[in-house]
Amino acid sequence: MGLNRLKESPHRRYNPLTREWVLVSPQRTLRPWQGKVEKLPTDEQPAYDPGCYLCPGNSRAGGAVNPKYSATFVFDNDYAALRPDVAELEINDRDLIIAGSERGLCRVGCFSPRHDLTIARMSLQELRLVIDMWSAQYDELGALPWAQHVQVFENRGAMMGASNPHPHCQIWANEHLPNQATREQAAFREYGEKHGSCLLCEYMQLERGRERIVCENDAFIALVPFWAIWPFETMLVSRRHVGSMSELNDGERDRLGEIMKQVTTRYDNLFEVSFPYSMGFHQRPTDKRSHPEWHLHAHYYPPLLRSATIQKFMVGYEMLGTPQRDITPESAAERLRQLPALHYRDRE
Ligand code: H2U
Ligand code: ZN
Repeated sequence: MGLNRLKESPHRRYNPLTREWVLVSPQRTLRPWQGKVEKLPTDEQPAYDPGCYLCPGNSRAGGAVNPKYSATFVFDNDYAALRPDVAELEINDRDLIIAGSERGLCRVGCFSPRHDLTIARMSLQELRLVIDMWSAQYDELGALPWAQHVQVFENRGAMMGASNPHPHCQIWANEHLPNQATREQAAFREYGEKHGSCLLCEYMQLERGRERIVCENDAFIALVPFWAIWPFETMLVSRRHVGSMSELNDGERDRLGEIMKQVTTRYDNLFEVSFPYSMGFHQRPTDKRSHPEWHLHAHYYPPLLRSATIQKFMVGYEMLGTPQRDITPESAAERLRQLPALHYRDRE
């Protein structure tokens, strides 16, 4: 089937990073959409909220008191999902009942003292501090002798389960590679063995100048991947083949902040709401091997489909079979690309 036919015919697309398929049904978007697109009232937050457990100087739910921090602030999660000190355990009953201990460390990172400033509305200087914080956390947690992997992620918005509007991320270090990292690790390694090159370096080459690019600068590109599942899913890829944020130089760190701001601004402008998403960085495992095959990237998975209130659910066929989408990655990219780079709330 020629690439043009992908615009009209139902088809499936392959994700080389996870080695899974997604079904695309572009013909379904040809039907006219007459649903009302609701506009939600602007979600105004104060710069400081005395009831917020992440604001500077406030008490957290566990009783600790936050310092009066003026830039970023990282602390051990008071309700951590994992602990570094668990006793070793291994169970295998006929290869069916299998379990094992899992050491881990969970932290929370506040992006800034400002309760109301999301990534889209932070300055490039403030974003740079966030990137330096992520990079330092990756180095520090990744150096723990048992930590094979560090996951930096952000749940943005109540729809994605974020427990607090104060802009923050979570950082988890784990004893074992998580599922997604295990898949990507195998994909990078095997693609490299077969083709003698990096999967994402090659993919970026293929995408150069094409319709799935949302925005780019000289260190990163943001695109809706060919195999995207979520309607407005995007991926950030570093132009240089580096495995982690700590390998980024000064200029690249600044460019990372800039492209994150551009992507999230377009997201917010799409339905003129603070766009919910889960995002996170996939970086080289920290199992103390070099992993030259790994290529730094970030995934943004936003749930919204047609308006601020209509979200995509992964249910039915998607739970039991294969994820499916209607709006093509190409048309999602086009919509995002055409949105203004200036945040709607910063317009007059
Ligand atoms: P999410 O918004 O992504 O859920 O992250 C917030 C985390 O903050 C959450 O994991 C922790 C929760 O356990 N937390 C604290 O560590 N201390 C608190 O006082 C409240 C919330
Ligand atoms: Zn706050």
